[in-house]
Amino acid sequence: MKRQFTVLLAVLITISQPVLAQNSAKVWFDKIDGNSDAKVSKTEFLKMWSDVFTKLDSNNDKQLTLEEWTKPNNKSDSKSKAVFYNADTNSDGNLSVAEHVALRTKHFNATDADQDGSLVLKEMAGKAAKK
Ligand SMILES: [Ca+2]
Ligand SMILES: [Ca+2]
Ligand SMILES: [Ca+2]
Repeated sequence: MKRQFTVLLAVLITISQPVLAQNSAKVWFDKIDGNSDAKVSKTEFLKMWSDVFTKLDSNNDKQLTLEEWTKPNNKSDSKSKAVFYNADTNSDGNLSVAEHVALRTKHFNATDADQDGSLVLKEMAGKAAKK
C-alpha cells in the first residue's frame, strides 16, 4: 500500500512533464477514479489530494512547510516554490489544509474545461499537454 502510494506520487509529479503527459495522465486518472466511471468528481479529486497532503505532512501538524512540500520529489525548483508561495495566501510560510484545498480546487476548476464539475481523461491530458 505504501509502495503504491509512492508510485502514485511519482506519477503526480511526472504529470507536469509534457513528454510523459498522455501516459501518466491515464495512470493517474485510473487511480483517482475510484468508482471507474471514467469521470473524476471534485470529491474524488480533493480526496486524492488530501491523501497526498497527509503523506507530505511528515510531522502531522496539518501544515506543510516549504521543506515538506518539496522534499518527496526532491523538487526545490522555482516552479514548485512559486506554487507553494502562491497557495500560502496568509504568507505564514505554511500551507494549511484549507489553503491546500483552495489550491487544488483552483486546479480542478482550471482543468475542468467544459465546467461540468467532473474531469474526463481528455481534460486532464489536455491540461498536462498544454504546460
Ligand atoms: Ca507539517
Ligand atoms: Ca499559510
Ligand atoms: Ca469536465
